[in-house]
Amino acid sequence: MSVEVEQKFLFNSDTMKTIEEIGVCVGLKQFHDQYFDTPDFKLTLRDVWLRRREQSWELKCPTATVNGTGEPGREQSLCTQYKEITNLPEIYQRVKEFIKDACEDGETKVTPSDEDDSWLGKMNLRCFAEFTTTRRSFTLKGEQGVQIDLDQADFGYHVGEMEVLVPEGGDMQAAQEKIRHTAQKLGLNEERRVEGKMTVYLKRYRPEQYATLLSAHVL
Ligand code: V4E
Repeated sequence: MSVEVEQKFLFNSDTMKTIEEIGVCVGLKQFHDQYFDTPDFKLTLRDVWLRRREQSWELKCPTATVNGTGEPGREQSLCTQYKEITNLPEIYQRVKEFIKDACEDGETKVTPSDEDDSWLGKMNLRCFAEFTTTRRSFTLKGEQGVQIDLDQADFGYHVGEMEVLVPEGGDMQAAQEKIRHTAQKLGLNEERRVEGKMTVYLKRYRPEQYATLLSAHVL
């Protein structure tokens, strides 16, 4: 398991020029994401995000402490921190704990599978969002461990993100510091959190879920 520390940013032609000047392009890819939740938003109301990206499953859960200082709760920082779990049996166990009463598997034996989606239905999980992203990734010389992604989603929203992956128990503050340095090098001066693809998607296509998550201070 690792923790993803990231900060999103809005980019324009100046940012692009800077990235192309001081960065190295390390990849161009396209992927399709599907996100799943119960009809009453049992996962997303806990800020838990179950995703299938192409054929791989991933669960993003908030970390117990969010600012590296030991203080619990949501911080005002521009960075977000989520644990990333990619092992399907472990994802299944965690999801089961989060949605307890919604799933049928008290009686039925549910086996999560990459090939067969029936476990999703048995746990009352439905796809609430799906979109395709084209991503260009960069690294900066002299800033090891930070990846810069420029994402274009197929529903007409683009957003950048600076990301550091920290192994469990690793130094969160050092990761945040790396992101601050990178932001300076790119000339970014965001003062507020920038909306991610999901926030914009929900606002446009799932207004009820968006309103519920907004009232619960998840978004
Ligand atoms: C954690 C989260 C969501 C899951 C998708 O995460 P995100 O990093 O936005 O997507 P993406 O495609 O960049 O994933 P990656 O390739 O980096 O794994 S959807 C909403 N959240 C919570 C969240 C939030 N509340 N605010 C911000 C700014 N970001 C994420």
